[in-house]
Amino acid sequence: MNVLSIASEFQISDNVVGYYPLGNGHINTTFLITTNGGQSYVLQKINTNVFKDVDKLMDNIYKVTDFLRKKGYDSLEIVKAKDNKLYYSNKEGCFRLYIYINNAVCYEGVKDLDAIYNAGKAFGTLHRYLNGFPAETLFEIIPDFHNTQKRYEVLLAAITSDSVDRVKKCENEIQVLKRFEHEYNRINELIDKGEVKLAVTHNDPKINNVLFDRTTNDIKAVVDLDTVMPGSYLYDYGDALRSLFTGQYEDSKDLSNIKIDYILFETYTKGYLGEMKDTLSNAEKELLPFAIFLMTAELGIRFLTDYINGDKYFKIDYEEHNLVRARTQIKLTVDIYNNLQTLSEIIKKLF
Ligand code: GN1
Ligand code: MG
Repeated sequence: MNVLSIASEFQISDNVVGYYPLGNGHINTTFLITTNGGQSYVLQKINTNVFKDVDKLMDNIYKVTDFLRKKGYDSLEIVKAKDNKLYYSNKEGCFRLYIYINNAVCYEGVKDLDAIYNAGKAFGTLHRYLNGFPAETLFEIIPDFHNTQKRYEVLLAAITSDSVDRVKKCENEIQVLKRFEHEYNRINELIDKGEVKLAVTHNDPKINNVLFDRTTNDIKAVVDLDTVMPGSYLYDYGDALRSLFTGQYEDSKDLSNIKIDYILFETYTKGYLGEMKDTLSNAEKELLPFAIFLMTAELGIRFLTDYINGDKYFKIDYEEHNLVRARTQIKLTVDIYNNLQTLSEIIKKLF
């Protein structure tokens, strides 16, 4: 893949001079592009196996970033291709370019508590700003993205077909996930009843999707807007804490570090509720701890499904990578489920 010549297909006046791999997402492939004019850019090869309709994907991101910018919220800035499209494609794939945000850094795990508080605040602020966004103008890029019940049904189907003969290697993990099957539909049911709001949300609020100012620790931007679409505040809140609890250990074979961190929980939640406590319904407030459980179980289900299906979705570095990832999520799922009461008590004190 000729990264430099692909980057030159976008509307930038300077000459492209170098590139480096950036980040470690499981889906897209990302490069930092440097130019002779000093401005840098982020080039991404879009994973079209996951994002099948790139026009719709980029249209969503354009609408959302434009909406946020007009409200005074700094967001990603797309650089169009020379033909004015929101992405460039050739026989090697589909590519997009963003302006690189200077002096920004992202963390795989926890930097310090200030950063965690700020991350909670960042996602709370994003939720508030997106509140008025006309949801009906967005495409549902990945339908049922956080429908845990459907994800579970996909897992059961994968187990039944056992296409690459791996079910025998993960019987224990399957049993644990089956234990919670009566819980997977709970938030869906409340969305259907209108007790939990269907809102435009980020849907991938991992800590490494927050850019911090390298010197001050302030929030620079929330990135990775691929999955901004209708969802629930609860899913974003739950998924953010899930990602904080696993932190840099999401891919770790050693499970000893995988557990609830109560300090992180309280710190992030304070930052988030500072922005959102007046917007959340009572049902949503009560379900905050449950949402962390649900999002953790869901990702365990997704990693395990992909392992059983022969690694068709998430990028892997070695054969059992998705099984290892599933194990971290499953261990955390159990810990959260056993401590829902304690988490609720901590939250009550914060209101
Ligand atoms: C994927 O590529 P990345 O790391 O931003 C996934 C998320 C998962 C996450 C787990 C579109 O996100 O849903 O939570 O991996 N994104 C998609 O690390 O499936
Ligand atoms: Mg992502």
